[in-house]
Amino acid sequence: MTDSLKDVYDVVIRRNPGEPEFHQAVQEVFDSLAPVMRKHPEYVDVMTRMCEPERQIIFRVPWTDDNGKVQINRGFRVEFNSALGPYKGGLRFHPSVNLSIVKFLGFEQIFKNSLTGLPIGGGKGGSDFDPKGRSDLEIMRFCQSFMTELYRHIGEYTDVPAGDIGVGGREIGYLFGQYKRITNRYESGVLTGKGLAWGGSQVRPEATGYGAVFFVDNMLKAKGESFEGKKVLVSGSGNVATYAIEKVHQLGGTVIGCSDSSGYVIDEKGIDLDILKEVKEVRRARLSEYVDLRGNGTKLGTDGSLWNVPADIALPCATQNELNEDDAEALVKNGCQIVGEGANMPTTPEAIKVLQGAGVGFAPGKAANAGGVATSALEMQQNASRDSWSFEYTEERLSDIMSSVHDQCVQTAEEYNEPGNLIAGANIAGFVKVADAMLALGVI
Ligand code: NDP
Ligand code: 2IT
Repeated sequence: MTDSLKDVYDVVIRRNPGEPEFHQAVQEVFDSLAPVMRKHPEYVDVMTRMCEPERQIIFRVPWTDDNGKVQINRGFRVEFNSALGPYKGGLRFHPSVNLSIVKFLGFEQIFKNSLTGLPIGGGKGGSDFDPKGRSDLEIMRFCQSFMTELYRHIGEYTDVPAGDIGVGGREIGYLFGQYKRITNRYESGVLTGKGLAWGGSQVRPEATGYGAVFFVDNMLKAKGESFEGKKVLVSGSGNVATYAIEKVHQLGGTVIGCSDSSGYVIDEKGIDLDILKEVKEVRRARLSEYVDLRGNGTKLGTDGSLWNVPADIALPCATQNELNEDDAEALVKNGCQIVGEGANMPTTPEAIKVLQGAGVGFAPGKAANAGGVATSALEMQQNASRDSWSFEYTEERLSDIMSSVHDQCVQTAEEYNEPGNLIAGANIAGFVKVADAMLALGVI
C-alpha cells in the first residue's frame, strides 16, 4: 500500500469502526493498487470517495410467525456506486448479516461488476433473518414485509437486487410479487433471478457456479491443461456449489467432496447431483441425509476440514473466510494446483499468502464468481427488450464473458508487472474503469 493510500485506509478504519469484513475487503483492494496510484496520483482522491457508499439504508422488518408471534429483523441495502449503471447486487438472508458484511459485499461488487464489461453499478443488501426451519408461509410474510420498505429505494433504472446466501428463486418470487402489488407495475427489470415464466433468464440459476468453473478452465487452458481427470473439492452445497459441481462433471473432472455448515461429505466416485439437489433444494435438509441416501462408501466428516482432503483443484463456494491458513497449508501439502473462489472473500489474507507463496494458481472471487451478476445483467437486457434467449445462446454469452474477465485479469497483471497475480489484475482492471467514469462525471 502506498503512503497516500495508507492515509485513505486510516480514514476508512476511523469512519467505519467495528466493521472487520469491510476493512478486510478494502485492504485487499488497496494492497493491489500501489502501481496504479504511482502512475495516476489523481486516483487517490477518487478512491477516497469510492470507499464511502452513495447511500446506506437500514430498516425494521416486522413479520408474524406461524404461532402468531411478532418477529423483528433488520433489513439493509447499501447502494455503493452508480458510476457505471444502476446499483446491482444480491440480497443475503443469514443470521450473521450486519452492516460490515453488507458493506464488504457491496464494495467488492463495484469492481466485480466493472470487470463484467456490462453497465452495472455496485450494491448489496439483506437481513439477519434466518430462513432455516421456517415454513414457506413464514418466508413469504418475511419477504413481503422486507419489500414493503425496500420497494421505495429500488427500480430498474435505480437499484436491481438479486439472490445471495439464503435468497433463491422462491424468495425472489415473493419479493417480486410484493413489488408488483405495491407499485402496480410489471417492472421485470427491478429484480433478477426470477423464474423463467415471469421474466427470468435461462442459465441464471447455473451462472455463478458455471462461470467460476469456466474461469478456472481458462486458467487450466493457459497451462495447456483441462478439467479432464482432475479431482476437485467444492465447499458449500447451495446455489453456487451445486452448479459448480455440475459443470466440473460436464468438463470431465470429479468433485469428490462438498459441505454445508454442519460438515462435509467425501464421495470418491463423484458427488451425485440428483441426490444433492433432493437434499438441499427440495428437502432443505442437512448434508448427512446425502450420506443416508447415497450409501456406497460415502463418508461424513464432522471434524477437521474439507480442505484436508487431497485434490487438484479447490473451489470455495460457501461463505467469507471459510478457508484459513491451516487449510491453505494442507492444500499446498497435498499438491493442489488451483484455488478458485466461487464465494465472496472465502479465503483469508493469511491463506492467500500461503497459496501465492507456494505458486498455487489463485482466482479471486470478484473475477471468478462474476458470472452470476453478469447473467443478471443479461436478464436485465432481455427484460428491457421484452425478449427471452435460449439456454445455449445465454450459456455461450456467459462463457465469453468469463473468458474476457480472465483475459483482462491476466493482461492487467502483466501490464503492472505482476504476471500471474490475478488478484492484482482483477482489482486494478475493475478499479480503473470505475475511477475513470467517476472522474468524467464531475465530483460525485
Ligand atoms: P446458498 O444459500 O445457496 O448456499 C450457501 C451454502 O454455504 C450452503 O451450503 C450453506 O450451508 C453454506 N454456508 C453459508 N454460511 C455458512 C457459514 N457461515 N459456515 C459454513 N457454511 C455456510 O448461497 P449461494 O450458493 O448463493 O452463495 C454462496 C457464496 O457465493 C456466497 O459467498 C455468495 O456471496 C457467493 N455468490 C453468490 C452468487 C449467486 O449468484 N448466488 C453470485 C456470486 C457470489 P447451510 O445449508 O448449512 O446453511
Ligand atoms: O455476489 C454476487 O455477485 C451475487 N450475489 C449476484 C448478484 C446479482 O445481482 O446477480
